[in-house]
Amino acid sequence: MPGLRTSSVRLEALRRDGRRMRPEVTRAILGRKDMNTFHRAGAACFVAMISPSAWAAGAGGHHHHAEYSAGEPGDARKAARVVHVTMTEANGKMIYAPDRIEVRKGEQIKFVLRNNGDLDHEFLLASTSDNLKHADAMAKNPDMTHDDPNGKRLPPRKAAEIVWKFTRRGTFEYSCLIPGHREAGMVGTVIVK
Ligand SMILES: [Cu+2]
Repeated sequence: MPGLRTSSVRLEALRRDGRRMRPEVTRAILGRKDMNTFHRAGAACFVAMISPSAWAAGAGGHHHHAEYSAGEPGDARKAARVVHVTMTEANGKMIYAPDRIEVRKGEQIKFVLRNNGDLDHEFLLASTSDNLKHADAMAKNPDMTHDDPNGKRLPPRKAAEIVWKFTRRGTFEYSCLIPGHREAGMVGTVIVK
């Protein structure tokens, strides 16, 4: 449905930029036609997701979690241990290298990410349960992209950095939630000691 696709892309841009945007503003920008398309498609929940109360509650806001499960965004001005992570496809699998790292609680890591594959890939740092929930949302909306403190989506041959502070002990992960990629092997483990 071309109309829906256009709406998704525009809503995506709104979600990225408009965390404080009121529903009536969203409605004005999207226009009545797009809103109708959305309602017909049964996707009215997206509108609820970008309402101010949803942001305040930190629930349902897909891209702007009030809290992150794997720690907190780091401070790029402070020292960080650099960890290079590459993403690629090989022998029918999709892989991260390395696929496991260990850090100390409180340690700050600068992840230098590079996509050496032929497809887009993501690196989303979270708990396994958060990533699985996120994967569900993405299965319904596969065009969603990520450029967040805890996650990036990279086209082939592109690089990006994430500075992250691991403030909690436990086992966390990074995963690519593009449909099919996690299943093909794109999940790495972070042990915080
Ligand atoms: Cu991937």
